[in-house]
Amino acid sequence: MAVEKYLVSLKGSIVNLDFDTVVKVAQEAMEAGVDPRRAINEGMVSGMAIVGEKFEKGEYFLSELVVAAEVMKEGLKVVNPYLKEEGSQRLGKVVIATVEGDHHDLGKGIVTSLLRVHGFEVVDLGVDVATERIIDAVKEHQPDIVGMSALLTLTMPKMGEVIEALKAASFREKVKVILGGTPVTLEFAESIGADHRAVNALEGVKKCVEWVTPQ
Ligand code: B12
Repeated sequence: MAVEKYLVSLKGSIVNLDFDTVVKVAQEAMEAGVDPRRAINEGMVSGMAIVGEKFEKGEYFLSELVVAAEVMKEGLKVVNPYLKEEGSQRLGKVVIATVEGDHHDLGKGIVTSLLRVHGFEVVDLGVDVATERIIDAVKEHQPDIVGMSALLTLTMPKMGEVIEALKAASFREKVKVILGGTPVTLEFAESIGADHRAVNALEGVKKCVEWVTPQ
């Protein structure tokens, strides 16, 4: 099967909420040598974007979103082990969280996996993480980078709250702050004083590597 066919099939399996196909095609694609990053981004993530559109149009309901997320998790379980380690030295440390009030974690999970294969130590605080917990984790783990994810416009202001709390704790100068999640715009990131807003997981990880690599 051509690479494109695997990608289309992976995408379709998310849209069709098809557990069996996602696992089968993901396994076949990995054995055929398809780049796991493409399988994730051009296959499963783009399928999830269609699920979101269907939800907006009223064709899918919350129950379908829940199942689509579970289908994607199964697909990721197959693909993640195929992400190759990029260099053996430890690059740096990242504290990452989905902000308070927000339970979306697929994007954060993908970023976390990619950061780890690139040599980062990642402290993943999970979802719905209160500002104080992020600050406590920064104090405890002394990371190079703080990553935050938000998928709800309502929870985006929490990202600004974290940056203000970092300043108040005198940690803002010691860490880079990277934001992600579809509603987070460049303008928003700049307005709250973040260092970067990732277009997607791959681009975000590239930026993190750049930050910790001596010029
Ligand atoms: C799956 C899903 C869910 C699942 C989440 C399961 C899970 N474990 O994550 C469930 C069913 C739980 C859910 C619940 C809800 N959802 Co929802 N959900 C989605 C959906 C369809 C897909 C999101 C997703 O996972 N995409 C795939 C991932 C891989 O993409 P991503 O998160 O964007 O991440 C990529 C990048 O953004 C980036 N990235 C993400 N984070 C970070 C962080 C860093 C540091 C970096 C570098 C990069 C990065 O990397 C990723 C890969 O490239 C979206 C629709 C959409 N178009 O986004 C709606 C959506 C986000 N949900 C929405 C809503 C309204 C809700 C609910 C309020 C629904 C309800 N009535 O209860 C609840 C809220 C629950 C809560 N408190 O959080 C709205 C948000 C509207 C808004 N603008 O605020 C959306 C846009 C749907 C819609 N069109 O209305 N949802």
